[in-house]
Amino acid sequence: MHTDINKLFQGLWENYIQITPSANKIHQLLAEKTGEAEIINDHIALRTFNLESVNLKKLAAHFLALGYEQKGDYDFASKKLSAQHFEHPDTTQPKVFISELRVNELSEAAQTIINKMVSSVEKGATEADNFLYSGTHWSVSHDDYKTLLAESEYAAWMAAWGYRANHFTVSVNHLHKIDELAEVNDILKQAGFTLNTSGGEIKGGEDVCLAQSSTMADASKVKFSDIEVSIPSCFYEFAQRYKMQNGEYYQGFVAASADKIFESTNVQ
Ligand code: OOG
Ligand code: NI
Repeated sequence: MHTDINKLFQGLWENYIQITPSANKIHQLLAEKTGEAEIINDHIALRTFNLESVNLKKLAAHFLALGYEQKGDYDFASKKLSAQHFEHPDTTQPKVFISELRVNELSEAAQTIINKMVSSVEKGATEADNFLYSGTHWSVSHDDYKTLLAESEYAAWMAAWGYRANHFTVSVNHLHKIDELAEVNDILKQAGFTLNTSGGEIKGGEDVCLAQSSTMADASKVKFSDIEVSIPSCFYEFAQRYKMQNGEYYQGFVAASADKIFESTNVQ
């Protein structure tokens, strides 16, 4: 596991932009517009399966070791997902949203494919420095990918992409010269990027103390065991937080909005 928080996020970012070139372009575009060298991340998100050897806890251990603390719990019944978020005492460090697919709720066929994938993750692999951006530890056929896709878009995404940041999220609150999420969205649309419109372009808002938007995932090539195919990879998210009644900024997530953000990796 990394002992240097910046090295972990640097490793995650470099791996992420390899298959998400639009995130790098948007990052540069926002840096130009705001005159900022550094863009502060609100959070990153990671995905996994609830199988013991690779579950949410195994991923979270990397962040707990760096001083993160577990905060909210979330349930996405129809997507068969559970999630938790983690915060660092230094509030300029990104929050971390980790979800896991409840494999036991899928069909026998899907469970067989996923169990076989996960059985090829070597013992101890989850503790390696680079595990969180190590990609797949298995090889699946395009047919198996399609079997998973028919049942769970999330399962298919994991089969294709494995362990890596699913997205980074720009903190709109920390952008100079840009005050509102809607302005960010306008800049992105003008530059030709496609936003996720599931549940509206802006999910949530001041009433729930968190407004979010995201691009639709880029398309990138995956080598399945038999063929190479271009499929949705990762996306970029934008978050604006509002103060609660007690005057402090809300730091949690909003399940109804997150439910729609997950759909940013759907095929367009
Ligand atoms: C996570 C979706 C939820 C948010 O900010 O609400 C999320 C995912 O797509 O893995 O990131
Ligand atoms: Ni997110």
